[in-house]
Amino acid sequence: QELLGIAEQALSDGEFKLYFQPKCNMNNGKIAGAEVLVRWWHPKKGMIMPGVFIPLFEKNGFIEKLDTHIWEKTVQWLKTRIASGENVVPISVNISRTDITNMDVYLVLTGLVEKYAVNPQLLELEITESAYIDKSEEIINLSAKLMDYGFIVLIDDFGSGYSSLNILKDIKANILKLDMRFLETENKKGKDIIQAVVYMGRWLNMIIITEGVEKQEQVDFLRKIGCTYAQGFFYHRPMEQSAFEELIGNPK
Ligand code: G
Ligand code: G
Ligand code: MN
Ligand code: NA
Repeated sequence: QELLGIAEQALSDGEFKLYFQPKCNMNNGKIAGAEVLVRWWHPKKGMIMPGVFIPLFEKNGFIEKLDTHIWEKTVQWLKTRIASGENVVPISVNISRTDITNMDVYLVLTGLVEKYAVNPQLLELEITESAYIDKSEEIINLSAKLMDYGFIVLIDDFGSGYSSLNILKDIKANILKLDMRFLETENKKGKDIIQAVVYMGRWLNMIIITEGVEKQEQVDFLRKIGCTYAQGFFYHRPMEQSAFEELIGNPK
């Protein structure tokens, strides 16, 4: 409860910053998009990672406020770039399960793209696989409605939970993001499973991106099995807005 007061203050003091981690096309090395990841710049403690505060905010209800803020900053960023004629790429934001249960995510997101007149195709919505686990009507309908409106819907952390195949059966999404733990396997069987999942996703007309790509061997393997996109330290770490702007402003 004390944290709630601190968090409100931190938000109005601008301590929550957007970091951007590029998503790369492994075939040509180009930047195909980026994921926005929040960082808390605390005046005394320095940078606090989301793994520390997001679970707390999901419990105390602050996440709805923080995410709404992050989403608005992201849409504003797109708007500003477009208005000044600068290069833009689709940007993804994260949606917590509790956002979906506690507020009207559809209303908030459509409200934002309408307010700033930004094409919803430029906004990708990352919904973690575990959010789908109870497969409630609510979340199935929300994904479909968001896609119908024109947003890009991405299933995040795919392969990390226990309900992956059911998810693909019930939920409409444009992009499947493979969990980095998926990549850790060294054995033949593990690799065969990754290949089969990539194939299945493509069969279902989804774009496949793998997260947590750190090594050249992983890039080679993923390209070989038909996964085109990657997000990971091999290419780029999450970076400040200004660094990201420099990166996409000077395409190689
Ligand atoms: O940035 P990092 O690698 O530490 O992210 C850790 C986790 O925190 C990720 O699983 C990510 O989904 C989550 N996360 C990062 N930024 C946000 C955000 O703005 N909103 C929500 N809801 N989750 C986020
Ligand atoms: O929302 P999501 O769980 O997809 O958030 C992505 C998380 O993965 C962030 O915490 C980000 O910092 C982390 N990440 C991204 N690329 C890599 C990587 O190559 N290696 C590792 N260890 N973590 C990564
Ligand atoms: Mn994510
Ligand atoms: Na993930």
